[in-house]
Amino acid sequence: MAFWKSLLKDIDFYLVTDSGLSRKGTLSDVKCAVAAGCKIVQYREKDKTTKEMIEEAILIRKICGENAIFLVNDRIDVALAAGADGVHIGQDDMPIDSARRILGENKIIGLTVHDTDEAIEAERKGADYVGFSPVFDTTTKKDAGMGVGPERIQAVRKTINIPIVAIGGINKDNCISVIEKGVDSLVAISAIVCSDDVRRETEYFIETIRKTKQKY
Ligand code: TZP
Ligand code: MG
Repeated sequence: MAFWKSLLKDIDFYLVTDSGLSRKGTLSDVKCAVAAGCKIVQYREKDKTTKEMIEEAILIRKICGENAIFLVNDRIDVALAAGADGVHIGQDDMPIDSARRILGENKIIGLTVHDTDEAIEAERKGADYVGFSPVFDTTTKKDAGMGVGPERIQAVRKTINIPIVAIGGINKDNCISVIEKGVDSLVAISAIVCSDDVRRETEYFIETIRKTKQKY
């Protein structure tokens, strides 16, 4: 069995990389986050060539090893070339059934959803998890739209059984209000990669999420 099948149900904090925002660089961010116990990393890169992406993705694959699931945003070709565990795609990217045909059953496909209808459809079409977006306003993704607030997550939680990760404007001050709504994992980009100490920030998120989950 692929190592990630059991891990996917048990992730608390999910790092998405951003080389444009990062203080210390993507590889350093991934190393520090995985050392802190982050169990899933998504390589999201908008500014590099395909060759540069593949070279970097191969290094990230090595850092994650079997300690963290490694996904690539959008780029199924890069994911396959680097031996990633799967991809994360958006509503306007390659349709999930096409992605599944290319990747096969043994790779993870995560899909961004904005409401319960999209979440139900994602599960029906075989997504392994959904990324609910955007919970709060964010400046990291310019076309993310306005934050819908954590309350909407509860309706999604009631309608699907696959893991839900929440993204968009999540930080230290608001993370508890999101985890309380029944998500499996929180995603943060700027709250982590803009920090001076990625390892410490990741540890903080993981500990806070675990403690909050124990209460609910
Ligand atoms: N998808 C939806 S919101 C977002 C992405 C990639 C950006 C989240 O970044 P941040 O800095 O955690 O708000
Ligand atoms: Mg996309």
